[in-house]
Amino acid sequence: MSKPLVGIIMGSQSDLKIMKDAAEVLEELGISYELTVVSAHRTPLRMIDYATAARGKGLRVIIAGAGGAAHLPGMVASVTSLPVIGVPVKSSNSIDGWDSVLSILQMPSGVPVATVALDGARNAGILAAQILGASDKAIGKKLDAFKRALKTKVESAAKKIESK
Ligand code: RP5
Repeated sequence: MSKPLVGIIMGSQSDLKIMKDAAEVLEELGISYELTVVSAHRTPLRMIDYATAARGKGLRVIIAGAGGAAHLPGMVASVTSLPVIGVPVKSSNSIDGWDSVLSILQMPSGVPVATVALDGARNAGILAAQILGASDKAIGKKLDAFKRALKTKVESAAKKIESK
């Protein structure tokens, strides 16, 4: 694939079981991405380096997933002007994932993070594609086809149910 347009980062290797969904949908859509682990708490300098270098190396959107005290998406958003999509991950010792959701969602004014649902990495991938597709015709076309496929799936399910 060509130079990555989307950077997918996660606070721990343990987040990969969720975050791989973002990578999968980007692959389905033929959008280049890179994937790595960057921890806000365990590797803060790596996080700052990643976020400050992101635009310069060609990334256009960052998807950041983390669980618990999930500071990664917000801190990345604090040092880059690229759009950041946050994925709250329901980590095993969390309070039903609310810690992850609220840590990512409740950003101060001026530093937005587009927060998707708990463990919603697939939607994060789709949203990243849509951000790119707003100015890229080829990606936009793929997304239109993607949306048509969603519609067709629901319509054929509806027909099956109605015919019973
Ligand atoms: C967060 O703590 C990570 O994003 C992960 O969701 C959670 C647990 O990490 P590990 O202890 O499994 O490395 O920083």
